[in-house]
Amino acid sequence: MEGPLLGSDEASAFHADGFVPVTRLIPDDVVAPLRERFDRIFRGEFETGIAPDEVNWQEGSGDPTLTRQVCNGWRADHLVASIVLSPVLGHALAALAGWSGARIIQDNLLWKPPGARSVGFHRDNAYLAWYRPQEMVTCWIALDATSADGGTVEFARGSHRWATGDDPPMEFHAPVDHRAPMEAAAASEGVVPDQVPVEVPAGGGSFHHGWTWHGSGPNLSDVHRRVLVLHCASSGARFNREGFGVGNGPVYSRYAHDGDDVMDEAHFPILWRDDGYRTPGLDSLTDPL
Ligand SMILES: O=C(O)CCC(=O)C(=O)O
Repeated sequence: MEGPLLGSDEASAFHADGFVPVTRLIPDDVVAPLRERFDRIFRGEFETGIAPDEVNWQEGSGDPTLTRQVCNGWRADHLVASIVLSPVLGHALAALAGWSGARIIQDNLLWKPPGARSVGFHRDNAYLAWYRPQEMVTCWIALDATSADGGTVEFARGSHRWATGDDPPMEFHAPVDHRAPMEAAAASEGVVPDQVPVEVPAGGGSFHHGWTWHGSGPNLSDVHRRVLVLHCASSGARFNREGFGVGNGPVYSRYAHDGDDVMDEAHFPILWRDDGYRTPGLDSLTDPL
């Protein structure tokens, strides 16, 4: 189950811990251009003329103490799309998940400037009842060197094996106690959580399992913390109408067809499949990896 980018030790660490940090995911020469795309997107300048699916922060109107967030920036910007829709990352995610292929569900552009507040702990799979199989694996790419003080992402080691059930509604932006839901889950599990911060250079990052508890503290450093995140599902995923009203179903069920459960590849492209298939048109993007 080794894919590109990861050796067998790293794949084993992912399966044991529910995450694995990686020092190099994207080449150095795309880091600065990607940061510049973040500037543009958070100013509302969309290269393709298409708005991202979720724009939760914009220059001028966004709360300066919150982590800036845009979801599906790949629709708005070709350079962001070239990373988010990369076959290399899709293959790596499919291999970790044990899927025959990977499709993009959502990207996240997150920007936590110095002084910005926390991101609440959550588990990605808990909010995905709107498709089946209800699974996601994630690649988190740092565009700045990250540190515990700088509010990097933290994972609770081994928490992908904890009981799954009804998680509380996600409080992503600056909850009062960002670790509280994870600590409650650890207490139910009868374990003391082991929180591991991902400290990597710019261009590095991590992979995590969809049931791993994760979140991040405030940025107490003087360094910006920008990350580009890819959330993938199995290439065989189908919509599940019973879940359209929960989690982020209300946002993404807008792409469902009346009368079938197909996840349209125009909106959820297949990045890599083990039979060589890739959604037509994606290869017109330059692949920087
Ligand atoms: O970077 C963070 O603070 C949170 C990231 C996250 O929730 C994710 O990658 O799934």
